[in-house]
Amino acid sequence: MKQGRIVRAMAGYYHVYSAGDIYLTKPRGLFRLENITPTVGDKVDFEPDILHMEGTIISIYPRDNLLLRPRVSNISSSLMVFSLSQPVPDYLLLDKLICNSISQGIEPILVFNKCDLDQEERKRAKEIYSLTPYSVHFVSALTGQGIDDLRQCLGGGIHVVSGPSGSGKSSLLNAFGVKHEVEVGEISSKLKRGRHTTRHVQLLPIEEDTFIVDTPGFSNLDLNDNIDPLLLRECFEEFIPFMQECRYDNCLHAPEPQCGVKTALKNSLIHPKRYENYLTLLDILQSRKDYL
Ligand SMILES: Nc1nc2c(ncn2[C@@H]2O[C@H](COP(=O)(O)OP(=O)(O)OP(=O)(O)O)[C@@H](O)[C@H]2O)c(=O)[nH]1
Ligand SMILES: [Zn+2]
Repeated sequence: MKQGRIVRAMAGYYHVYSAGDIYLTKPRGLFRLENITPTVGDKVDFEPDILHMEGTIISIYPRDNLLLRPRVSNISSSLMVFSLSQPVPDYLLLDKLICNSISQGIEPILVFNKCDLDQEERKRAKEIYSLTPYSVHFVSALTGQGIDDLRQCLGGGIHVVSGPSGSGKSSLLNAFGVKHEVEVGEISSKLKRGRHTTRHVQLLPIEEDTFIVDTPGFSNLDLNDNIDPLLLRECFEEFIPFMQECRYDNCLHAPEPQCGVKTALKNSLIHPKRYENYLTLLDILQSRKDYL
């Protein structure tokens, strides 16, 4: 029996990555009876047929979470990749992506790329997010600066990459040493057939048990539908401790008097840019509601 990770589902097979190899596996029949569908991201025990690099999935470990679009389980974090320059960071977009991530229960990790290009913007980004609970990395996919630290910080698990066009997502994956096609050797003709089918969501290994989700168009550039104004408040996590000081339980920290968040803002305990973006997003949500 071996342990592995389902990294792709293709042409009726689950591709399981284990110690640098890919096995083409099928689930044991019982799963269908039990209505269990193996999913990319699942950690599994499987019985290998080493001669043919095939196998049978025997059991699936309990999932930490399950994203539905695309269908991937056990996501540890979402890497928000923004460049400090060319293009300059759109902090409103970043805050939107952070909200989407938190509303799905996924930890955001902020990655500012191209730190070889701009020191001023680096200072600004650091300031804006220093009062938030998120881990912030400054890297250069070009020079390799900060890449090893980031890899270490990931420390296992499955990580989604999102961010605007041109921020350096592909360059970052290359800097991690990701191979876009995991080497499969010449072992299975079935696998080769599979490779000609359309690209599905897949996990790319960067360490033995650290994977990046590779799927085009993953980042939703709008706020998720499940976010309403009350949830938005929770998505700006550094505001939460100050909400206890708000006079009204349902305070949205906008026109309300005696608001703990606005007091914290005045006392420089919340960054003005974060508060400004919060108000903009609140506005968007409230006008969405007017439409309904
Ligand atoms: N100076 C500098 N340039 C970089 C760095 N990382 C990426 N670039 C350049 O930025 C441009 C965009 O990089 P990509 O990796 O293609 O960006 P992407 O986010 O994958 O872009 P999309 O595929 O459009 O989403 C390329 O010309 C890269 O060479 C960096 O750390 N420093
Ligand atoms: Zn308030």
